[in-house]
Amino acid sequence: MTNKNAMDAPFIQEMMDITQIMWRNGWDERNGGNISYRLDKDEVAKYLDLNDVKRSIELEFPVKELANEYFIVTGSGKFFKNIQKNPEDTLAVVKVAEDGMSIDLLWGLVNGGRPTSELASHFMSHIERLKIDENHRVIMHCHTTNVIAMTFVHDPSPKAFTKTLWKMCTECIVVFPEGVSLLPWMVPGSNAIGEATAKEMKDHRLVIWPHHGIFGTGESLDDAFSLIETAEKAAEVYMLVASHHSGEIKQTITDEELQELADAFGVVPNPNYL
Ligand code: 2HA
Ligand code: ZN
Repeated sequence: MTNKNAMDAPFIQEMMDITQIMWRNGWDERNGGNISYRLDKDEVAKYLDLNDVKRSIELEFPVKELANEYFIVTGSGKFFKNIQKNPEDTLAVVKVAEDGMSIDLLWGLVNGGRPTSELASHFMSHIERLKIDENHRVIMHCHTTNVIAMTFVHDPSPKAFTKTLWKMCTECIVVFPEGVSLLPWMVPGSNAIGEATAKEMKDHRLVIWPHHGIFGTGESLDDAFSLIETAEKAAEVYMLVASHHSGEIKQTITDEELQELADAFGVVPNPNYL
């Protein structure tokens, strides 16, 4: 028995807040979007009994690199709209088993179900980001309207796409100097898209899935959210400009000005892009 109260856990409250904001932004219609957030064992232990495993869930891909790591994740088929009012049905706190072949459910998904259908993309991306950043915590996926729109009308090369985003809002190059990556269109929910996403996560924190949405990463929910928010804002400006009656950009931030920005803010733009 435990007298700990899971609902006091800041990581559960944070997930309730951020998913509600994302839904209100129109980024997570129906069951669209998913989040996984790596947690400190000691933090989890303050609110949950680590020995009280509700059930074990098999994985379709091994993640030995994440053995014994704790995560809070959104549930497969659950609606972001409903997480705030029903977190125990829609979220899950899990621990990856020692052999990386299954996860133990410690809290949530009380009405059954599994973690997000995009767990392969999430876990494979966590593995890559942790190699680069030991403070890495969050993988966030959502259906940002204007980023999706832009993938229909813009050159899909990562270089061209990045440079347009950088030029739509002055601070973009400072927020994501490494630029964005884009995959080819792929079937979601598969190990193949997971592998392709994780590969791009080695040197980008934003990976766009054309005609679908975006993946962002960071050291906190705020970090990943604000990265996505910045790219989506730039895409929104682009879509406003692109639908202007003349369809023609009269002036923009030049390549030289992008370099000036980078120098002024002390960031190094991706040399493949600028
Ligand atoms: O969970 O967003 O990509 C629904 C999705 C799948
Ligand atoms: Zn999606």
